Amino acid sequence: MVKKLISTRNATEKVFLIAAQLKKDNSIWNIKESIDELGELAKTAQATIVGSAIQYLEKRSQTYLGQGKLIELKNDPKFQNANTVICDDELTPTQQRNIENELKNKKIIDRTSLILDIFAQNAKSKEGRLQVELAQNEYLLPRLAGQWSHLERLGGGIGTRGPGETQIETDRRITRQRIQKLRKDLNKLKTNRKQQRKQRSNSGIPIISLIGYTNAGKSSLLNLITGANVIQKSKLFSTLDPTTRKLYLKSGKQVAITDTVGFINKLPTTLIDAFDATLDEINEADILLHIIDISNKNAAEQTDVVKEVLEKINIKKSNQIMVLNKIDKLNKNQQIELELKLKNNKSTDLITKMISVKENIGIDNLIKSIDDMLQNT
Ligand SMILES: Nc1nc2c(ncn2[C@@H]2O[C@H](COP(=O)(O)OP(=O)(O)OP(=O)(O)O)[C@@H](O)[C@H]2O)c(=O)[nH]1
Ligand SMILES: [Mg+2]
Repeated sequence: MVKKLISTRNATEKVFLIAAQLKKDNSIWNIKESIDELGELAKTAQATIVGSAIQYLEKRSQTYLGQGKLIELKNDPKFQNANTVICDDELTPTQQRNIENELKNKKIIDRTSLILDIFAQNAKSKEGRLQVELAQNEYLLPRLAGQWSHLERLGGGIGTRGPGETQIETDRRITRQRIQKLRKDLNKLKTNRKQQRKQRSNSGIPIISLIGYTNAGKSSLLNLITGANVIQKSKLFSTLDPTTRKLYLKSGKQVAITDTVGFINKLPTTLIDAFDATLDEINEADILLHIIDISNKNAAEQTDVVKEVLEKINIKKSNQIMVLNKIDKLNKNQQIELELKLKNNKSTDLITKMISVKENIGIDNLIKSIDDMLQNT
């Protein structure tokens, strides 16, 4: 039986978002864009946003934001109105403890636990649920330290007895055992997957994998070209489980197209590790279609994030097609500009196609380029 996944959100949550960035941080993301995305994540988790604050710091603070900023916030009526605070980074266990002590009457959540929560809400298959539970437990383990209220807040459901070191040791042991069991179960599923892939590759059917940032339109594209009915919506992380469908190309060749989990900036490493069976699917693909929402103001940053995650999971594929989706959202001038830019772009020799799934623009041309690429390999 699949264990019930931990969910820490509820519909009435009024959240205040906070983000800190080191002045010397050379991250490609602007702090304002990052906190906007945090807001999208919070909305996906059904929270209501009542305010936000950002701070540039000289050095990392043990309370995430600096003391002065926290005092300022405590006097802010919008902040007082919130029952939950979400931080735009993964907090260290120490930061988590300290900020909880500072803001005693508020629930403190970090970006990682918010993403884990959305994953928990959206995990449907047995494998997906095991993977999310593994990531949740990995995240929880170093945080099982001393603070009983913290445990309750995480809804660990691990024990209801009073505080004390012994209890924490017990919880750690139980969590470790659970992690081991989850890993074992997942390894079994991973072996099954490997066998399925082997059968597929023996049958000689090329595999096309759809990858990209969350909400780029991967599932929409799969649905359009194969008639699949994978959930597509403007929420983040709609898809967690891979779905594979057949497609016949004009040449008569049959291919298998796989839709899979999307990526995001600051994707928690616990999730990357836990989803390794899912991500393995990408490694087996003959062609990667990297779907990009070109209408998003952070399209360039999002593209870099996807490249970084691919590097992290050690995927080096030369057979890639960059697919710029949602061109219907660009005005004529922007479209012409984009076309010119692509024509003159010498920095990449990757094939790039402009499409709109919504308006069915450029789809035949994209499928033709898959056909051509397969002829040449
Ligand atoms: N305007 C416009 N919207 C699109 C287009 N393609 C997809 N969308 C919308 O973008 C949103 C996200 O689409 P999905 O297909 O769910 O995106 P995804 O990449 O599968 O997202 P995750 O599964 O969350 O990673 C949905 O609301 C789609 O209707 C397009 O060409 N134009
Ligand atoms: Mg999807």
